[in-house]
Amino acid sequence: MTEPTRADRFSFGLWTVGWQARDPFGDPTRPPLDPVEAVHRLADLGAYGVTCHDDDLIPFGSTAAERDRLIARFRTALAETGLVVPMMTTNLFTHPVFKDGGFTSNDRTVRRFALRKVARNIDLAAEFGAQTYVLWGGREGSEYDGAKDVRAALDRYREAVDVLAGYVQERGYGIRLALEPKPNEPRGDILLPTVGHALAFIANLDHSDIVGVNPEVGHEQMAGLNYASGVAQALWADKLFHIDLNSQRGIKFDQDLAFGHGDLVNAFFLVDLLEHGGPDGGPSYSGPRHFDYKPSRTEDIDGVWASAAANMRMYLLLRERAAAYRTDPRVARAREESGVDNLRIPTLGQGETFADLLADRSAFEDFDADKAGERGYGFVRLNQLAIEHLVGVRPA
Ligand SMILES: [Mn+2]
Repeated sequence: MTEPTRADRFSFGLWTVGWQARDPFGDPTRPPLDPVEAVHRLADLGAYGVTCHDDDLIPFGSTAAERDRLIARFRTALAETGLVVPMMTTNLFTHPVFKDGGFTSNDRTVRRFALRKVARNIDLAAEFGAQTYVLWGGREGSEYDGAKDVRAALDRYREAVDVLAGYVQERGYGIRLALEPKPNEPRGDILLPTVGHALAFIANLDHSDIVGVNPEVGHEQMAGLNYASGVAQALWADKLFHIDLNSQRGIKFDQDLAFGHGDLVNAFFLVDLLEHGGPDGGPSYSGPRHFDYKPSRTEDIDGVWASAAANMRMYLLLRERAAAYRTDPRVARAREESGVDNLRIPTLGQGETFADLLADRSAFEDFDADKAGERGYGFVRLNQLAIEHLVGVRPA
């Protein structure tokens, strides 16, 4: 049950296992990893998919002939292993041309170049059969409040996303776009810093129907936010198009730790939400379980593969623990006593109007607020049961 299979739909970015561990203070600690080897190793470990930025596969500035050669050998590796490419994305952050952003650079020629770079890779994503195209605007932002007209930047961001969504539709690719929020790093402040900001932005698009979000654990937690809660709001808005699993320990730089190695309790409730948050206690999300982590800089190549396996194992362990939590009758009773399911009942009765509520003396005039205020909700007891399941305590 903790051995990953293709049916678990685990996927990894080429940039994750392929990260050479260069950080702002130190040189790489690992040699480059051939994408073809990454595909084979990930398949051996039980992943079903691999994802990439354009530049992960085809170094920036490659000739057309070199590009074709690199794509062909990658395609061969996919055919040999059966791995799929469920998602692709564009690197609009590494090359110096993007130092002030891609879609929202203060230089219009850069913005036009960025759109072309994305469109070219969307064509490749369609060739690979990807269903989701992620847009992470890591350089879309600024360090100085006077340097960026935020309203103009949001106009240009909207223009870019709508143009690209229109392109995808016109080509009949059937791909959906997913915006990935992040509060900061590499820019001091990044536009669309949280899931909530991104959802509000999407509501203002002409093509909002095919644009959703790709929330990443660490990105929300870097802002001190509750990741599982953000994902729940994305699900509520029907906008959870893709997900980036990793972990983070508190408000600091983007750690990209293996899934579950940071806030384990929030990871437990995230898995519970994804696996049991749907109608009738079934899954609420059916897309890839995608890991966007970085093998720590201290690890050698064996540690890279051990950490990749750890991500999947953590997800499966938490899935098992969440299932035990859900089927425990003590949990069902505690949830009942806590009113967890009461919240699903609409506040007004069926057919009841607001005028009816205003006329209902039992709701106000005769309501004993002091008495209702005496009630205990038992949330701590419920949470203790969750933690006991999480740490593997079996019901007596
Ligand atoms: Mn990250």
